Amino acid sequence: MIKGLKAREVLDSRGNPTVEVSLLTDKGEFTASVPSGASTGKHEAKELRDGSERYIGKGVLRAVENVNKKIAPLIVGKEVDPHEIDKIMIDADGTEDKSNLGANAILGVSMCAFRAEAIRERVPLFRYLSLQFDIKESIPIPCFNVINGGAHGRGGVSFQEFMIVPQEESFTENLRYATEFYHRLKDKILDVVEYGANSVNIGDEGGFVPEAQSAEDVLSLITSVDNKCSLIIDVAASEFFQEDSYIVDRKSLNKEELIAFYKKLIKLAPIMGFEDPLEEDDFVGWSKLKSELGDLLVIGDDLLTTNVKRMEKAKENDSCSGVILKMNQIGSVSEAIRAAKKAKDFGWKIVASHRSGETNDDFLADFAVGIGADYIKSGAPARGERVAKYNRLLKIEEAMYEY
Ligand code: 2PG
Ligand code: MG
Repeated sequence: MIKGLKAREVLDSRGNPTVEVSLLTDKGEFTASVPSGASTGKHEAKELRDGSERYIGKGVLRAVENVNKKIAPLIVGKEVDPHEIDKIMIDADGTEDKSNLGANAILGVSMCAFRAEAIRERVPLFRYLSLQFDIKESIPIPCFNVINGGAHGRGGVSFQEFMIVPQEESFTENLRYATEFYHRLKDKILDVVEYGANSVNIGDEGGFVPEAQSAEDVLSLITSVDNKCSLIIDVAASEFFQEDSYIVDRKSLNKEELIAFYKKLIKLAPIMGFEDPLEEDDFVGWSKLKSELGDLLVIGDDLLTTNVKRMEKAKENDSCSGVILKMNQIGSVSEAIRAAKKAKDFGWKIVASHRSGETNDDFLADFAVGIGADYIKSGAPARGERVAKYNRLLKIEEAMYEY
């Protein structure tokens, strides 16, 4: 039984306010906090921001108040049924994009409810999710963002994330590989004298932001550490799409030229996939790109925004072969899991994903295992808010044999 619900403003990893929620039940207190994107897709559910002087417009007091004054009266006194609680909040919001109560308000409560119910059922959260939604749990392969560009790095490189995807025997070994790679990469960057020492400064997701000026330069740094490790690049193409052109590393390319550029890059390094290779509304262009890139994974993030309707449109157009799932893109845990089930029906690869503005909440790790995600991305193997998820996965891997 729910005895109380309280939200507050806390800070995320970028120093911006975000929503933290605590739910009190007869089994104890359950807390969750909500992440926030920088390269946000325009079809995402809306996070409420105050837009006032306080915290330079980024305050979330309206969302906090919505939890405390509007959601709490609807659910306090009720049994903890997370599906029902999500439904109550979605109905009370009454909009397609959750702009009334705010996706940041709704998601915080939703995460707490799933946590609380898992404890009442005496199972770990990942298992509760997999049982509830009838999905086979599995430990995902981690994708580590080792070089930050675009909106996360603000250096000279347009592409947003250069991720290594180790192929070791276990999650634990993948994490070990990644940290060793990360430290070796740091040395390699420092070896390039003209880049200077600032080149090992880091971006929003913990990857380095070298003085490199092009995707080719970044690939050469990465392959100098290991030229066999698979890579996924999150291009985040909507961020540099202007009218009909893509401004990539200070060059203006049309769609065909950008696809040709991808074909050139796959000859330089073992790239296994691209995320958001074209802008977020070009379903038909994506389909052309997918057929031209053959077996490469083509992963939709801003294109799909964890939204089943947009996923259906992408399937009709054969626009992609993989999906990024972010709970705050849709605004509730149960809807994000429905998107996961849809992706499985479509035969797509699933990448469970953090946001560039994160907290130390590790719900994402359980979410990824519970939905049987193929991959997880949570940034570099460094910085507290990034490793919180990886460290939880270490524990889940160890525990999976025992539960
Ligand atoms: C992305 C995400 C996470 P952001 O584009 O995939 O890496 O970035 O949270 O800034 O939208
Ligand atoms: Mg992305």
